[in-house]
Amino acid sequence: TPVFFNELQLEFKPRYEWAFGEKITHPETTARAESILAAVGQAHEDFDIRVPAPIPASALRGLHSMQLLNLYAAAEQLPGDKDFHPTVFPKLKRGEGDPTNIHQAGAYCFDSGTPLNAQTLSAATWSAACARAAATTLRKGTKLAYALSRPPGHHAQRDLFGGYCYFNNAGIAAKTLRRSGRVVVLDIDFHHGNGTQDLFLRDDKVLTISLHGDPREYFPFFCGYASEVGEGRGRGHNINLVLESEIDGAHYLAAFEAHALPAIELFEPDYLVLAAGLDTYERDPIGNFKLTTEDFFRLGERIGAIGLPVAAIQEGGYYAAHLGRNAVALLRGLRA
Ligand code: Q9C
Ligand code: ZN
Repeated sequence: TPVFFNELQLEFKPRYEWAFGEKITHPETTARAESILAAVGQAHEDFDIRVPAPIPASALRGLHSMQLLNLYAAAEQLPGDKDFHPTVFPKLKRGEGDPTNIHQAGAYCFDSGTPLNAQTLSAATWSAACARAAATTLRKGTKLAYALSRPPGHHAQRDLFGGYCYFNNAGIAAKTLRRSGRVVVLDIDFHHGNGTQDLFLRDDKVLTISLHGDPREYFPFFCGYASEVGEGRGRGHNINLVLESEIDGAHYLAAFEAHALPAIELFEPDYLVLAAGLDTYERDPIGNFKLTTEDFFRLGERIGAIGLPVAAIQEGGYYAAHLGRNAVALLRGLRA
């Protein structure tokens, strides 16, 4: 199984964020990627770690606005020891904004947990390149590919960053695969995949399904409700499955089988993009679901049994010490 990763992704180190008024160490650490690399390395008979081809700027522009790209480029000029956290979030017409002025970054951002610094653009671009390479590999006939994408992507919208996400990696993979067929994006991260939902809201060739914690209580709060079903010709092509607090693996799998599987089969997709967040883990410091390492294997098995080529794109998962074994369990299940 190919695993796409570039060491340059480790140079981005967000320092802190705020959680309920407290300044905390940023959960999206380089230790997350290192944990996955170590676990994949120990199982080296199964995995082939590769550096992805660089992603062309046109592929990023196909999904994200020029202003967002300009803003990240402006952030590369920040001093090396500084994270910039937007503090002003204007609710005005942004056409008049200046994305080269870092002080206007809040116009392109929806939360206070997603800092910009001099390394953001490089790491986010390589993270997106991993996802694109996984998709490209599938188009060539590989049945399973994994993108060790970090920073994550599923909260990033066309011209908004947030939720630790800058470019929508799963969206990049879906858009790449869409050229050769129908695509389902299955998002198993603890948080609603608002970015991916928004990117494909009006698209009837991409079915987006997200299983997540109740947005009345959990990030991203403003969307992820069952009433969001897609718009225009995309109506019926977005499914939000809001799961109960502290759900365990058995109930999670039951919900997946009852509500996600039938919708996927009815859609008759050619490819599956898995937004593989592992923050549903029982020890995750941010999510509150109760899945075990075994449950990730079982979930992988169920998804693999659909029989579609799968591009698994890493999303969240913040209990870094066990993130690697959980990722490997999921991938082994997918391949079983
Ligand atoms: N420190 C992903 O899993 N707020 N993003 C958390 C607690 C933001 C998570 C507050 C959570 C974003 C990709
Ligand atoms: Zn998450």
